[in-house]
Amino acid sequence: MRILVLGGDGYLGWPTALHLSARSHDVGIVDSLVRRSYDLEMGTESLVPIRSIHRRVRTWELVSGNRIETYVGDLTDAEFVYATVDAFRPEAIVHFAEQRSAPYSMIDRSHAVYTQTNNVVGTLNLLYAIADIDRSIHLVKLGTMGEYGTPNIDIEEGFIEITHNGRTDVLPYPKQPGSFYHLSKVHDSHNIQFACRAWNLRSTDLNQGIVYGQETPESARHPDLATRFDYDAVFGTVLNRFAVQAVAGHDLTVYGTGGQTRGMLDIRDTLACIELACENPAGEGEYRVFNQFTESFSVAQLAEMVSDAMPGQVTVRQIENPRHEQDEHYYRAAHTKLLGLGLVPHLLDGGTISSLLATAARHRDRVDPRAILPSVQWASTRSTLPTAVHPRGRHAARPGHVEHIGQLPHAERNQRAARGGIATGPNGATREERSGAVENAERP
Ligand code: NAD
Ligand code: USQ
Repeated sequence: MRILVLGGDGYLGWPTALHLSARSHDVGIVDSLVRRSYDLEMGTESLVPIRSIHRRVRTWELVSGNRIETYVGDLTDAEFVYATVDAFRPEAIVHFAEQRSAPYSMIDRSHAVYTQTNNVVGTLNLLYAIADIDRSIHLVKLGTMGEYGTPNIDIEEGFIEITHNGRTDVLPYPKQPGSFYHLSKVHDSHNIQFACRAWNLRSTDLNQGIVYGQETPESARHPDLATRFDYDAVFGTVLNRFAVQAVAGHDLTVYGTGGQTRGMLDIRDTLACIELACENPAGEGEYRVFNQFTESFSVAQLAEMVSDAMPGQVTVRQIENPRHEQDEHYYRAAHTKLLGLGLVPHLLDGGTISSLLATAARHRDRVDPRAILPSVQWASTRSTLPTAVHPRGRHAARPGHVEHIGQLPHAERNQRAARGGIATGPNGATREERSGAVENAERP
């Protein structure tokens, strides 16, 4: 199957592309590389070093013999989206390419506007491109369990039967998202559902829980193939953060009482779910929702599991919750559809946590202690990050733009490529690279 993975340079998109390529699918990846710019903007880095997109792709070709076509550009650039879909002609598009951090979206007005513009406009451009170029393309879109919030009733998979004043209908499940990021996913879901209705498109909206883990069978084949591992308070997700905190000798940062309960899944199960969704496409005009997680845990339970798996003393500390969320609530969410398609989950156990701790320990010297404590406050409209350097003043940062940091030829090139909508050539070389104008120092 020809599968185009949008966000193919990210934490989940890159290992997904490898997984699908290893299973003989023809894979292309699309990315604006903006995630790398957020690191530069925030003064943070992936705990595990990651290679450039071009080096990753070249190394994969060396170790597997499989090519991954690479397109560097921005989904908010409609011309780029149309050109890429038309050039690759996918049967399925897996869409990971959004700003995905709730804290990043809550930094201030500009980060909230950036997040919603990037995510909603990018997805809308994609829907139009599919409708205009080939309506048989199956869109597999990453949504989030956080679209539902934490209602005091069972959560269903996308839809709920409601009887009101004697009449009954099956309606989209009510949404109570907890950040401007999570809200962007709700807006996407509405737009996708409408496009399926209006244009007969086919789509699967995967409401994914929190992912943990970093290594996959394919990424383990060469250090150049590693995916990112975020542990900072803005992009790090809870279990990955706790593992890094434990090996760094930091207290585990439980926000509030730790009663917040969330659906979670192993990164290897993300890849399996995507493959299952692609291989079992939605029907013509069908908009379907799968809840993509395998188990639920409270934050306090996760902290306890990490503390138990870590040799030596670990302190679990409840700190003031920077977010606006319930920390004691009912939580029971359905997640049977992917199991019904054959998903065999990797459940969270001491062994998985120990291997996460081992990965974190290998890179312990890269931990920046300033990045650990949360600084984005939901109650504030202007938070600042202790790691960020903004020479033009405390609030001068423009999300996704790094030129004011002034040292970054690689990032500038990425930005220019994205702005110009450059669909790159074989293995992702930009026009400048092909003409030799840009020296890429990294070669496998
Ligand atoms: P990530 O930030 O590591 O990857 C996203 C990638 O998309 C990045 O490489 C980024 O450069 C790219 N991108 C962003 N905006 C783009 C644009 N306009 N055009 C082109 N490329 C763009 O995030 P991730 O953790 O891999 O998450 C991927 C998707 O899965 C997101 O949509 C996220 O909301 C969803 N999700 C993630 C988790 C999780 O725990 N990581 C859980 C549930 C859902
Ligand atoms: N939390 C802590 N301590 C920490 C970090 C987080 O107690 O050090 C708590 C948070 O307050 C929250 C829970 O852990 O209650 C989860 O936080 P998180 O940062 O791990 O996850 P979240 O912000 O919800 O976002 C992540 C991804 C996002 C995805 C979402 C899935 O970044 O892209 O959409 O998980 S879900 O949670 O199902 O919405």
